[in-house]
Amino acid sequence: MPANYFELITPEGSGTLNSNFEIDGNTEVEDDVPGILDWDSVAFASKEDLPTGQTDDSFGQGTKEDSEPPTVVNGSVPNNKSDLTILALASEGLGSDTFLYLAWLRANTLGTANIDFELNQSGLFHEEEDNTVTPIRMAGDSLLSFDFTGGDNVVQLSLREWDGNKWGAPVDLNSSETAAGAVNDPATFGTDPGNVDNPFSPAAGDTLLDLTFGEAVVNLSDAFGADCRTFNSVYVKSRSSTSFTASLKDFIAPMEADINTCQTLTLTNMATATADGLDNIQSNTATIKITNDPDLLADAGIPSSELPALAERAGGVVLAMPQEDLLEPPQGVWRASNLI
Ligand SMILES: [Ca+2]
Ligand SMILES: [Ca+2]
Ligand SMILES: [Ca+2]
Repeated sequence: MPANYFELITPEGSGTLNSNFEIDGNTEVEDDVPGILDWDSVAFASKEDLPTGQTDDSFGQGTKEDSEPPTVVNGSVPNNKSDLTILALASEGLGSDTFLYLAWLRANTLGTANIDFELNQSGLFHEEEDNTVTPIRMAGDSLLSFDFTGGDNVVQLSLREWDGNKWGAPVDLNSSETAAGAVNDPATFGTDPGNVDNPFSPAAGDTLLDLTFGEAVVNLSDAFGADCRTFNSVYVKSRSSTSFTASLKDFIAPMEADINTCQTLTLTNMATATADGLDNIQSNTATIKITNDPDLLADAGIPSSELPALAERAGGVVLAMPQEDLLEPPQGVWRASNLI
């Protein structure tokens, strides 16, 4: 899966949230606009659930989101709850923003959807008797909740972080325009009734029934800012109701991912800059690196304590120097402005 692009592609996209992607409840690019993507034209990674029925894995014994580890059972997904079938994801860098695109498919056509995407860092998995499937959580793992109730005409997206013992308070991503979601619901999103193309799995047919597909975009750069991290796996699960403490039902076992919210943007440019401890403004033709990557910052001798104060533009520190050698940074921490 493409995880990071550091080059400038275009100044900004014209899709949802200024990404290059359409979050509109369908899978096809609406207009023949160069660079605009939907699931029919993006390179995505996907994973199918085990077949519906007695072999399908799900969560049992009252497992809720805070349960660690969750209890895995087989063949008990209730008919009236979301029976997930496919998870799909893609990632794209656009300017200084990294976008994550997510999709779920389900077998049934409920009027509501309460679905959580979990992003895990560890790359390690439980080895309990009843669970060798889900990742061992670590602090900073993240949970994106996708809640759709037809009456509200909106997909509510919120982000929580694992604090080591439980999920923290939800952060609303809609109002800050950090994320957006849609469902193939004709009444809410104006999709073709019963006729959204299916690019995900030939086994699921050519088209997707109403309310069986949801998609979301998250601006990871805005969501995590300077507090960047790398997620090595993603999985998706369904809650039995809107309540966050509702029992979990079906899930699709994790798929490997390489989602790195740390960014380094390299600009070869004329810049003027000021530095800590210097009175005069410096001008130079410089290579500008904007980064929030802790490894790169450590190499450059930037203490992590500098990061929050300097992370205004791109969730990162601006390093300006005449050469590309980050191991020998000039005096002070440089802040660039007036890029031309
Ligand atoms: Ca779409
Ligand atoms: Ca579309
Ligand atoms: Ca399952």
